[in-house]
Amino acid sequence: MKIPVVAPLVAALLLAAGIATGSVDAADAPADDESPPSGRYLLMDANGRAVTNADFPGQFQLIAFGYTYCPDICPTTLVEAAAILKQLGDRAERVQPIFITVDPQRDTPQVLATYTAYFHPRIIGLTGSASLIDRAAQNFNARYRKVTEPGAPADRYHVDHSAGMYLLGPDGSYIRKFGYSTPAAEIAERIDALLSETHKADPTWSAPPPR
Ligand SMILES: [Cu+2]
Repeated sequence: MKIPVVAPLVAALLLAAGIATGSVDAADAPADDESPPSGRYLLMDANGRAVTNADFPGQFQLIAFGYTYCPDICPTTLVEAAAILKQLGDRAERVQPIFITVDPQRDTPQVLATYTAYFHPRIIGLTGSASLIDRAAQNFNARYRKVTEPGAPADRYHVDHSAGMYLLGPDGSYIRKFGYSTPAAEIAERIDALLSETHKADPTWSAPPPR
């Protein structure tokens, strides 16, 4: 009579696992009161130049939100971004990887530039005022929250933030999100397929010079 007992238990475990997975997805799904993401932003690069989502005509933008003190998610994401560029080969010039800080207090333009260059020379870091970063995150339905442990010094904090990467199209408009832990090869294949469609539409298009 063990099987009838074990089977419901296994089913319950599977259900629990399913629910756990579902809740992760649900955290990234837009809530009812959210409008669809526009992907718009107005921020600043390491040289102090204003940068918007409309500044990369013809290129796909692969965007992650995070901060340089991040212990795991951001390093993993940027390693993945570099792997995507590598897999795209010659076509990588048609993709601009972007890292938007959610910690402008500690991530100065110089800190950001050093950090992104460590992962790949083509990744650009963007920062801005708290309100401009807030606005950008809202336009991607990305969330972040500064967390300071009780009694910790004011500069010792971490920032919980949405993980994953967002893709903007050649016209700077929002296409989709790739969830955290989507394999780099899968993202590269999706982008490669989109690049093929774009190329068919405009065979004369060539990538702009590097910034
Ligand atoms: Cu992070």
